[in-house]
Amino acid sequence: MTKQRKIIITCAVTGAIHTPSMSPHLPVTPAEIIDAAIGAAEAGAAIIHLHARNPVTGQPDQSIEQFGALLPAIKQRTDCVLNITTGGSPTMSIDERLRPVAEFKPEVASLNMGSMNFGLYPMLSRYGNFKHEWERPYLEGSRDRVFRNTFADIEKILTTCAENGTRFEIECYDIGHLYTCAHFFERGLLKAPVFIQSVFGILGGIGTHNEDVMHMKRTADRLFGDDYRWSVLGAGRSQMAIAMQSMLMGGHLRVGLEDSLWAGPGRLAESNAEQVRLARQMVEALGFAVATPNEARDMLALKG
Ligand code: KMH
Ligand code: ZN
Repeated sequence: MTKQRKIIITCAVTGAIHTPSMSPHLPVTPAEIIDAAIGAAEAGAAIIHLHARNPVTGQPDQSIEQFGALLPAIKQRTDCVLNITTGGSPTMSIDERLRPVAEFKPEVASLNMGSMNFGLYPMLSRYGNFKHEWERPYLEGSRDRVFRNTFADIEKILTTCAENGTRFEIECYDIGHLYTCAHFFERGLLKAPVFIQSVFGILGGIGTHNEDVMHMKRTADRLFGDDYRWSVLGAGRSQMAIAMQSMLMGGHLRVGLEDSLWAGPGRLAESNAEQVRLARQMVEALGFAVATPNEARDMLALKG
């Protein structure tokens, strides 16, 4: 009998891309983020990718205090793999972004593979009225802001995490990022299996065409062979189509309100769990099964 393929679902529950006025369902307070993480884990997510926010304004917040308000409760109520962002938000310094990962030493940390433009400003045409003062300038400011991830920044995160046994969700927004990842792999700073999260549809990165997805996968196959595990995330409306394509090509997937606020055309997702359930239906319709957290730990060689 052939072994049933297991798909790792990562759920990125709040992120730093969307702002509170865009959806009433975007988790902001610690209680909301904790509930979102638990709901996603119960629905089938094996990995929870975490950002924190200021509980009053919803502004991305990379403080120890805010992450400290999330982690114990999530750990107590699920055994999912916790993945803490080092991306933070593009307005933060690298030291600020690294702080919670250095402090809490999670099983996984995100690691962005290059400096880039990160265009949030097109969302201004869709959303007019903002509840909080910071939202409009945050989106507007992305016209002239670089999401900084220099080689030295990447190396700093790699060496800090190596001491703590933290492994990585390697965020690749374009083909060049795969080559940067290969560079650190060849230097021995990244170890197999490398967990590559290919990001499609961010303005400033690769698009969402089928050819884009195939080019990413073929390039990663050529550079890493069996030494990597592939996952994808599609921004906005491309989310589920990109996830489906990944599964058909042997990959895993990421959903969550960080990446898309939607659960269908013009229909806001009411929770992260709703997106995980949609993804799970796709997994099972293809004859695959969702990976448990421990199966994900095995597949990605995490410290557990
Ligand atoms: N926001 C996503 C496109 C990070 O947190 O390090 C990628 C991300 C970055 O999740
Ligand atoms: Zn993130």
